[in-house]
Amino acid sequence: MRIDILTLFPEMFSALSESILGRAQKDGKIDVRVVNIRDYTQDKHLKCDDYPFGGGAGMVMMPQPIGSAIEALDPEHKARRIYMSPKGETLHQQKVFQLLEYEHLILLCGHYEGVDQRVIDLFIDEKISIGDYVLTGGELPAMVLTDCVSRYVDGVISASSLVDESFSDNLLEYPQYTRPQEYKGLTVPEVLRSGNHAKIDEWRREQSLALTAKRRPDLLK
Ligand code: 4GN
Repeated sequence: MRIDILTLFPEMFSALSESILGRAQKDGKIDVRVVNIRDYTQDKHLKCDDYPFGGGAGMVMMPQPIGSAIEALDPEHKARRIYMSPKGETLHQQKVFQLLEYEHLILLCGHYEGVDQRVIDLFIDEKISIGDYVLTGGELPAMVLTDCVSRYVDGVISASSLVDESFSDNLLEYPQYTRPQEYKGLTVPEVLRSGNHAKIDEWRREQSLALTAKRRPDLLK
């Protein structure tokens, strides 16, 4: 899968080169391209934002640099073009699986007061929000979406790691433990050290159900 991220702050995206996503990129499983919108401006001073028509606080990102960038990256509109916005549909696991059907995603990150509405009207297929709060830019949401989608791309994470995780089966994941057997007076539940895999599965299932009922009864429907 290819993910192009359009931003005025490309240096924020170093996080995507670490750990599992860094490995996945080196292995060619995902192709994440961070694109500086400023590289596409036709303004001689490289300007990419301007004052809002009608007045008000802050700056609005100009349509030309963003439009030129999207046209250059996706001339035939084969990609799914997404604007990270608090006005969008809230991201959830089901949405992640829908996005995995696309071979190419373009994630547009707004900053300041956002982008000129005509960019959204002309170039954007959908808006996605990562939750009901406002951030200084769409960069962190784009990283969240990239991480979330990438871990389901074949070979990025072992399939077995994806089986019991939270939200699969509409349940929260059971608690995990590692060594030592006792830490600050708290011990690992005996059943996990019993070697009885049927019992362990049963215990984990009960833990998942109890945790979900307590913390997220809405998931149980
Ligand atoms: C997305 C963008 C939050 C989200 C953002 C979110 C940048 N904040 N909940 N900030 O996914 C106004 C215009 C805020 C750009 C936008």
